[in-house]
Amino acid sequence: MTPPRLDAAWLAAERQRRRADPVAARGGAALPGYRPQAHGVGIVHLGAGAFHKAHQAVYTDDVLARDGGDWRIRGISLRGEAAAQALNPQDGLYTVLVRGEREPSVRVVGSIAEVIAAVRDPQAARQALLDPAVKVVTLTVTEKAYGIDRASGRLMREHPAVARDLRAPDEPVGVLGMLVWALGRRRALGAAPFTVLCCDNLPDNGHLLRAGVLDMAAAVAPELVPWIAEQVAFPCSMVDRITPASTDATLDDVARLAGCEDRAAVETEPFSMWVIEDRFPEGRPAWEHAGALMVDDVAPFERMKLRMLNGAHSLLAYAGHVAGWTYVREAIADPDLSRVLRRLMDGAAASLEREPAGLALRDYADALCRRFANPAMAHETYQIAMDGTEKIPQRLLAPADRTLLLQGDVRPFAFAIAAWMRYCLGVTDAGASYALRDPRESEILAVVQAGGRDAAALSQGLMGLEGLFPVGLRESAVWRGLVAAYLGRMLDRGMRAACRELAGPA
Ligand code: CS2
Repeated sequence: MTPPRLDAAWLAAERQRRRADPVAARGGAALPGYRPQAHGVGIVHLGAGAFHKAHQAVYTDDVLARDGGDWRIRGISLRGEAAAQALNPQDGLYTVLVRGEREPSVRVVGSIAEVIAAVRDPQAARQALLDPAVKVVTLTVTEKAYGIDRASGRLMREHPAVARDLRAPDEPVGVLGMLVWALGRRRALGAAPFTVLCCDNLPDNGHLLRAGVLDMAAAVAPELVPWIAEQVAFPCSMVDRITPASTDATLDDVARLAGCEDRAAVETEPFSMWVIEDRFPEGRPAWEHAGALMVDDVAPFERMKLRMLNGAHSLLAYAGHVAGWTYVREAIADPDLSRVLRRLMDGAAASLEREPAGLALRDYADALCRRFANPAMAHETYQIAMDGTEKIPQRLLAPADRTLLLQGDVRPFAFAIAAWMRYCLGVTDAGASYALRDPRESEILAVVQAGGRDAAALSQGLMGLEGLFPVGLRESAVWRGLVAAYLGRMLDRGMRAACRELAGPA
């Protein structure tokens, strides 16, 4: 028998059932400690996908239960309709399944009021940003969605959404266009602006987004530039919770554990961390009551996380996918790759300009290895491998560049980059081909076609992709030689053998 669908009626009936018979009702999902409909919306979130549902929405759910307030979230999904179609018939309710060493646990989250699919209803998506009750706009749209040049902070005018919004700024569809349009309309309406909180894995994410928004404003509404510069806050943040894509197993386990059918369920790990620069002139939920760290300077936390966690993740993803390991937990179980990984993490730790206060980097690295090895998590290497050109600069190239400057050991970084290059060939060691899924895929494929299986030509061609590699690395003969040599080994002997060689004797 199919269990009933999760929605507000199910929630009310479940509360009733538990009140009537507390003993029989033991177990099941934890329920929101508040009445969701009793709270208004105060946040709009752009990019209402699984990560948002497993992270920021959970913190806000905790705050609503503890402090109350009108801080529910109206989600906007920019790409598809699936999120809206799954969540709206459930009155915004969904379940978070936490998989760790112990039995999985489930909780129903009530902080999302609804999700608007911008592709279906662009007008409603824009209107949501004009609601004067909205004080904060949060974003998890992925690195590639912004269209901001990392080095200069300027608009990438050829980026599809940016190009569209430059042509039709009154009907924006992209991130920067929508923010500028909404801020401009709010100003014209005499409403206060909102604070813009970027939650994507980008370095100095708030500063970067501010620069992009100001440049978009300069192009389409120059009179707004001084007002945005003075009135709108763009705090930085570091977000962390490993969230694999939901599968049928997620939905089946939720149905079994919670007793309801939830088509919007997400699964995640027990660990969660959120570090936020505390600059919210329009007000904010007390996220610190849910465990977030409110700080003056996010940079040390964010660099640590991008280089130690995400950099390690990318190595596991590229080496793992090519070697034939479907999941992160399998890749890290290989003793050779795991030793290379540890060296990369140590190198990443040594590359940090500043250490985050109150955190021992060695403990952080140990904890990461345990998190990656979580046997209950089916996190695909191929999922993480996506969008490499958007990810490797901050995860691997920045720490490599800095390590070279400090005359440290760049070998683990060169190995990780060679693994990315090997992945760019689009075929595993076992001969299975796959799509690269990278916004610069066509440029990469042109290099791969010209280079064949010649490690020197391939590495030189990929290192020459415009704006990708820092000059310091491109000009270093040591770095270039190491990358070409590792790539050659990977091509000649396979990824597992290349890992074994670099790892050395156990
Ligand atoms: C991963 C991240 O897919 C990826 O690129 O490295 O999504 C990672 O799981 C999160 O940043 C963890 O907080």
